[in-house]
Amino acid sequence: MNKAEVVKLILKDRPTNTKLESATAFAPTNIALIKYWGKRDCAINLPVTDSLSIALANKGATTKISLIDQAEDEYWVNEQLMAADSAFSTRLNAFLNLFRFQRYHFKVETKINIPIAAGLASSACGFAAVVKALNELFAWQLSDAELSILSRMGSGSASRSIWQGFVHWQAGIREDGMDSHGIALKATWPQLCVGLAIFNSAKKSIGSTEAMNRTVATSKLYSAWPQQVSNELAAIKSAIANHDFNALGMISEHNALSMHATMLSAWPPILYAQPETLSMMNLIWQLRDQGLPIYFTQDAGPNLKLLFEEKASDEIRLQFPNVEIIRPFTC
Ligand code: 2P0
Repeated sequence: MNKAEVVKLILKDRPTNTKLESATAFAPTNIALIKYWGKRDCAINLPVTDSLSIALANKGATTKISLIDQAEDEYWVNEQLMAADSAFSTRLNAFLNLFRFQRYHFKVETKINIPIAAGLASSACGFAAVVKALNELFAWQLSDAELSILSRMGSGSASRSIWQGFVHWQAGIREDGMDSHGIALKATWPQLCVGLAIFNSAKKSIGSTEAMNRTVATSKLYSAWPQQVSNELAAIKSAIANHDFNALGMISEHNALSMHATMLSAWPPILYAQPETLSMMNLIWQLRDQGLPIYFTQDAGPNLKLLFEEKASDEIRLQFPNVEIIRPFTC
């Protein structure tokens, strides 16, 4: 199976032309609490394990797609025209080629309100917003699960960026991946906060796709990962259902550190942490020892995302003045 075949399966009997000139859609970025790390099929981004994320409310990508009468596509990010030979344009162009039914050319204008490529899932919300905008533009009326599968063709984690709140991406078992998509959890948790501690917005030295493929291929620790994810996924779902914050924080932090341990044991080794990452981890552990309920998670980048509840937010602001606080369920 390749991406074009998946798109064909999903879009059979759907319109391939439109009377609209443009359409706009928003997709939130998401932070995984149980990580997606490793693919069982690289061609169509099928994961080895399930994962579970939380969407960051109004943090994400707002994307307008227009059909244009030009020889080439045009891509704009935060009002800057992207060079045609940039890595960004090459990747988006390859994705849009999957949907270029009538020799259309697209103008894509995206506004992203998080740092791009700093481990904050900008590709996740970016591809999900493109798919949602195309769904509007061509009036496909796809289900959320179908939108999730198409988004997965851009980036695995984009399959979780279709919804707000907690999302469980089930790995599925089918070869064509039609059962590998996100499912929104009904749970809400108004007191839950995510703090974005962005001290480094530089582009990462190794992309997450390459990092996860290298980990699967070379890390001896990776063989323990699928069972750990399965155990932690069940435990975090029960923590969410019971609003058990300490359990949610502990499982998330442990899952993230275990993922990074598999990377450290890959060869050549992969280390996303920077000195600031370690200082902040030490401060978090120290504050927790003193009784402050705060945990963190870390993705494929040096920045940490803090997890805490509303009642700790004054103390968090004091200790981490540069942290931006997101309330996933209340804004
Ligand atoms: C996650 N990450 O679950 C994990 C944790 C990074 C660390 O999903 O190759 O950009 O496009 O499927 O989705 C980043 O991986 O990778 C990611 P591809 P993606 O959020």
